[in-house]
This record gives sequence, structure tokens and C-alpha cells, in this order.
Amino acid sequence: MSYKVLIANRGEIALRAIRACKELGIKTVSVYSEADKDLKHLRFSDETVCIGPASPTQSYLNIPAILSAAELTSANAIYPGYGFLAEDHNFAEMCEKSGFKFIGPASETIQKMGDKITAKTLAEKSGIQIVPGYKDEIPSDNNEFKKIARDIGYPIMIKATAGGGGRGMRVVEKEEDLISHAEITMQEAKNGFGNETIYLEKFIGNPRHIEVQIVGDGKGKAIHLGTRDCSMQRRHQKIIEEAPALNINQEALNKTLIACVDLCKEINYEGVGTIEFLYEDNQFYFIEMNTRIQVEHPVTEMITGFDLVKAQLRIALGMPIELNQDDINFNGHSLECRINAEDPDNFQPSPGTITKMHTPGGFGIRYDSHIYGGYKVPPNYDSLLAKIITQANSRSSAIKRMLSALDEFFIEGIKTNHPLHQRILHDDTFKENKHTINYLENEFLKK
Ligand code: MV4
Repeated sequence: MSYKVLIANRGEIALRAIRACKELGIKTVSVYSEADKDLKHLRFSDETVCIGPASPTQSYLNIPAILSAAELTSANAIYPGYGFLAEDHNFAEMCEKSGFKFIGPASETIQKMGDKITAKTLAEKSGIQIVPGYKDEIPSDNNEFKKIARDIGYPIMIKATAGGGGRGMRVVEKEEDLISHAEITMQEAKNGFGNETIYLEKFIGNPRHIEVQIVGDGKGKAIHLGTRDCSMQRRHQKIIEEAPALNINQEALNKTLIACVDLCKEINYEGVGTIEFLYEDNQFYFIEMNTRIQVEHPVTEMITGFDLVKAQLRIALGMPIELNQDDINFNGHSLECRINAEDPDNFQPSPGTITKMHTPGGFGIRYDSHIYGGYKVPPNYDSLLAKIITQANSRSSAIKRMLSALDEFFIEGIKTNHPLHQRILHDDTFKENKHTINYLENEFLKK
């Protein structure tokens, strides 16, 4: 049987998916926009189809164009990657209804996890600790509403159930702001997501961002692949990620990992997924679940040897997860630096032509990227150029290996955040693993 997968994405993740398909003997169709005809992965793909103009809404978000390309090339399945349509439950449903396997969870699962109140309820049912708060209907009586918020205790966070990833949320410091902030959040949620439902949470002030990687076969088998720490971020854009998360309370961790697997078993989760937590004062607090592969998946692959993208494809083909939890071993430490086409001083995008470059290599170094000398970075998409990933026996060795890799790496012609990474890797707070989600913006960048 010859199987054909259409890759509904671009850049490094499209290349990553093609590499995994090749290993499995799966044929690939790559779709691209008019701005992307020179992308590297198109040369490695069996077939290519141009699906529209540079604007994402007219190409990588254009569902009819993508389904037509799948039809035209007789693809069996569609690989969404991350971003774009990866967590669009309507897209997943339309793939299925058009006869293409969506490589990911069932559209109903994506929809449930996309509704943050439903996600919290499901997580709580499986024994995952959630942020204390209130997720029932907001009473119309302002005094009743104020009483609920007072019981949670200020500061509180108002979140839109249709939000996520930092969109549709607001901190309320004191009672006199509660009603106005709730009204604004509801109005923004109505305009932005077409759903004005909000919920309340205790505001966790200075946590780390820890996430758990899970894999499920869609038939009730699930395993976890440990944790990642993604606390080094700016405006919800992760910059450095690592696996495993270190300096974590073992008892809280073990309970959380078991509960994450239980959640996946309970909902017959199919594919790979990430359960996100805030971690503060030895406690994990569930915030949301991402039903897709994540940018930072390589750090988990590097310490486990488990190929997450291959697992996505195998599971979609109905093949079993070959490994049991006991077969998963965690080996040393891995770091990922995201190299972006942006000005390191003001974070402004820096598209343009790469005139000259050199990539890093060597023992324990992985380089995932679609760029090459002469490639023109278009201004229309995410600024991610490359991911440098290192693995070593310890965190400090992985940091040193990353500094060595960054020394070899150069890109000329456009600005990148390469110097920012070098500065962070030399920073004492980072080296001591004492940073939280607030560190980069509130302390490091102000030094
Ligand atoms: C929070 C929080 C503090 N308290 N919830 C931001 C993205 C979304 N996934 C949830 N987010 C947060 N939820 C409570 N109750 C702080 C954040 C948050 C954050 C979380 C993870 C990583 C980076 C962040 C940056 C700012 C705020």
C-alpha cells in the first residue's frame, strides 16, 4: 500500500514532516504560497501544489485551496504541523468529511480543548490540579459576582473560554476594577472569538511554564514523555526551551504525570499533545492543552530518543504505539534556541535575503531549519528561521554545547536574535535555572 500525506504547513516543520514521511516510506505533497516557491522542503517533496498568494488567509489558512490540492493529488491524509490550521476543529472535521485523515486528534477533541472551561473541567476530572477559580456562569448581580472574586482572592485573572495562548485575558488587582475588566474582556472575546464566555482564576504571579508531552493511540493507550520548561519567553513567544524541567517537586511531578496520562486515556486521545502548567511553590496548575505538535518537540526527542513526528504519522495510519511507559528512558538534558529573523534590540521582524551563512554541527548538536545561503525570508510569516538543539549529560554541559554551536553559527544579510541567545546563555539567573516567565521581559532585558 502506498500512502500519501499532504503537508499543510511551511518552513522548518514542513521539512521535519517530510523527513519523517521518508523514513516511513510515505509519499508527500507539499503546498506552498506564491511567496514560498523557494522553500527548501519543496525540493524534497514528491509533489508540490501552489495554493495561493502570500497572505496566510489566502494560502496556508485557505481550507478549500488545501482540500482541493489534496483531492488533485489523491492524498490520503493531511499533516497540519503547528500554527495555521493545526488546532482548527472545523478544518479537522472538513478533512474527515472530504475523506482525508487529519493527522491529529478527533475534531471533537480539538474543539473540547479549544474551549478552555471544558478543558479545565476534563483535566480536573482526571485528577490534574487546576488553578483555583470560578468557571460557572457569571451571575448578573454585581455583588454576587464580587463575592465570587473576593472568595478566590485578588489579584485574579479573567480569561475568555475561547482564548488561550495569551489571548483574551486580563489581570484584576482590586475589586473596583472587576466589573469593568470583565465587561471589556467579554466584549473583546465576543469580537475576537465570537464567544463572550469568561471564567475567573487566581492570578499566579511569578511561575515557571512547565509542560508535559503526551502521546495517545486513540484507543485508550497513552504514555507521557516527561516535561519541558519553557519559562524563557517574551510576550508569549518562547525563546529557549529545555527538557526535562529541573528543580521540580518529585511528588507533585509524579502525580501530575500520572494524571496527564489518565486524561489522555479517558478521552481516547489520538496523536501527540502537550498539557501546559504554571508551576509555583511546588505546585502544578493546569492552564491549557495543545492538541498539536509543538515547536519545541525536539528537546523531548533528544532526551527520550522517541520520534514524535513519526509517532504522529504511525498513529494516524492506525499503527500501535510500540513502547510502554516503562520503555521510556530519560537521558541527560536538552536545550533548544529559537533563531528568529528579528532585530535583537527591539524584536522588530527582519525579513530579507540571507547572503551568507554557516550551520553548526557536531556531537550532541541538532539543527532543524529550512533556510540556506541565498534564501529570501518573506515578511508574511512567523520569524522562526532555525532551531538549534543540544543534548548532553547535564544542563550545564548542554548550555556549554549550545554556546559552542552558537559560536559556529552565523547568518549574514538579515538581523537575527543570535546575540540575544549568547547573552542569555551567559546569564547567571539562567545558568542557575532560577528564571520564571517574567524574567526575560521584567529583569533581563532591563539590565
Ligand atoms: C495565567 C497566568 C497567571 N495566572 N493564569 C498566558 C498564556 C496562557 N496559556 C495562560 N497564560 C497565563 N495564565 C493565571 N491564573 C499567567 C499566564 C502567563 C504566561 C503563562 C505561560 C507562559 C508565559 C506566560 C506569560 C504571561 C502570562
